[in-house]
Amino acid sequence: MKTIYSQDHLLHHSPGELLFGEFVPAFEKPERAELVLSRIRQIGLGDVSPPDQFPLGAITRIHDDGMVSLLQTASVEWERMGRSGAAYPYTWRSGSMRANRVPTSLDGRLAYYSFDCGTPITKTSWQAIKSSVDVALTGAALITSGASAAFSLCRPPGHHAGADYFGGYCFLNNAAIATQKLLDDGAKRIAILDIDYHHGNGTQQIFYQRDDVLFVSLHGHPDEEYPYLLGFEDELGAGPGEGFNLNLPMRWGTSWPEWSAALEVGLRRIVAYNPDAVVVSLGVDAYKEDPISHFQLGSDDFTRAGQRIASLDKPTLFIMEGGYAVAEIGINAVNVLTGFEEGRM
Ligand code: SS9
Ligand code: ZN
Repeated sequence: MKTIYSQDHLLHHSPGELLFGEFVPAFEKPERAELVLSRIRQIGLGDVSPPDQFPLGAITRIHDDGMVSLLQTASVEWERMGRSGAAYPYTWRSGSMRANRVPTSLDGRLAYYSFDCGTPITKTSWQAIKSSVDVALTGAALITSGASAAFSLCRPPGHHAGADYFGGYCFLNNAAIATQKLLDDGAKRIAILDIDYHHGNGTQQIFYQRDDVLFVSLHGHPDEEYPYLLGFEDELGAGPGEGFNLNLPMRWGTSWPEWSAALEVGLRRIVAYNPDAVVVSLGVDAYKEDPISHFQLGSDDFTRAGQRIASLDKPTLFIMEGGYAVAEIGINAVNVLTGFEEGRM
């Protein structure tokens, strides 16, 4: 299968995040994508090509204009205010605060459009964020032109970003933007299968009221796991989207037997939906050695997961999301892809 990759991701390098009371080095770091790429080359998965560039309109199909321009200008405004380092929010909009008035100040807009303190905007982040979207869109275009599978090696990741908020190391929702592009280019129904350890709250929010996108997510139970405030099993979709959202949360310590049983439930739902294509939000942080996660999958389990995803027998776009055990991130991500190819044979 073909991989889309841009080295522009190197331009986003977070100075660090506030975690459990301490400012710590960022888990979401450039070598993640580098190691996945070198594994792809090592095993000869297939060609690696650079992305095409797409107009901003593909992004604003999904995201709020004000947030997109904040991502573009925050670092310049930050510096103009005499500050150094990267632009971090330091307050957040909570549910009972005003959501109908966007502040004009930089700190106000950061508070309005973000939801955590792990997702800073550096001077060169925008170029990386935009290239990650282009990587996803180029993968979508391959699927539209008949490829049976493609891998968009996106970085930064995207599934935590909602229509008008960013966070969780994610700025723009690569999977959602690619999904919208598939629909705009003629697909009638897309299923998104999110196997990242964390709930894809942004993707869920974006498509919650729609029936042309089925969202299925396997993740750490939000009662005990980030992002805490979304991802419960009673979130089924709303309005025309009712019945087109499926959350499969699992407790800390979950390993392959239980995780794969949830995967089968998700796959059956996707089969029943009969989508034109499948978008996989491919995070490998369910791995047992992941430093911020609490599932117990082994490297071979990712191969098995890929094999099972292949059984859907649909054109499939894989989009890189999380995974922070850098020593094994290449093996684990590429195992899903090779498992998928084995399952197709
Ligand atoms: C550790 C802090 C989690 C955000 C995690 C975002 C994952 C993106 N419990 N910080 S895939
Ligand atoms: Zn994750």
